[in-house]
Amino acid sequence: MLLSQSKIVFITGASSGIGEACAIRFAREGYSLILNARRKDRLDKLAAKLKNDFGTHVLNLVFDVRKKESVFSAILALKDEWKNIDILVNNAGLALGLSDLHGGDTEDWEQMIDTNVKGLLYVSKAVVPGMIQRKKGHIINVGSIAAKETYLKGNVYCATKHAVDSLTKAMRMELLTHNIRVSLVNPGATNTEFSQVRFKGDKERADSIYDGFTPLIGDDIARCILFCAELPDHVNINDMLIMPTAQATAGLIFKENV
Ligand code: NDP
Ligand code: 8X3
Repeated sequence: MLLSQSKIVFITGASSGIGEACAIRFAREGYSLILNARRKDRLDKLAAKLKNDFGTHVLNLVFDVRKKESVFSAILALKDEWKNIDILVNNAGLALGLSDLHGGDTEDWEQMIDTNVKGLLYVSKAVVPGMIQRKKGHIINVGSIAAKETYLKGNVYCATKHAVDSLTKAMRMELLTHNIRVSLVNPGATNTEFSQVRFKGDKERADSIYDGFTPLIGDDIARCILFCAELPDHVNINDMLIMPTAQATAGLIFKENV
């Protein structure tokens, strides 16, 4: 399909986990993709695979969503054929550490707030004016069960995801008269690189999070995000919460033999 005939989806945090799975799902459905993350090698490999497997048009934008100037210069410099973004998936995000607030690491807090909240704001501010001009678009923010519940030692991460919940509601109200859909997709425990990042490379601790039950995988969430995107234009999923069958709340997971 020609680039000019396909819909364009912009996915942040596409170098692993949920974002990568979204890239594959959308590519399979014939979308053209703008992919963002900091790890260029990962994005290059993914783009080559998508071009090869599905003939997808892919543009990689390597930047750190925390860096305001990089975000705006990359998005404002998009060539005409890539400018008309139909769907923005604000997915880039992370948790760092799991500790009481009084024992927390302030640098971890800053990175979580700068990525999960400010990064989402910068990217949205750069993309939304084009959607307003075209009077169409869809913003899909990736929240979390941590946007709905606060769990012990999750203080700052939970606060950032509660902020994403609140910002999603604000965007939906503000964009109502511009025919722009705004959705929030909230995953429960999903086996990606999330826990390895949270525990700073401690693979054993990260893996133990998913012991004894079947967690979600990135593709489970990608299917839900694609479902939101593919509904008719007059239908908006405001809020979706997806949990593994073995997880009832953030802290209540039924684990067998653990
Ligand atoms: P991964 O660690 O597998 O993926 C995170 C992605 O975000 C990577 O592509 C990473 O790319 C990118 N990223 C992180 N920081 C930045 C940054 N500063 N600038 C640009 N990209 C960045 O985890 P998940 O796929 O699980 O996480 C995706 C989203 O899902 C996050 O918002 C997370 O909070 C949320 N979530 C995850 C859950 C889970 O259990 N896994 C549950 C609920 C929500 P790179 O490092 O290359 O920049
Ligand atoms: C990720 C889910 O519960 O591990 O947002 O923080 S949780």
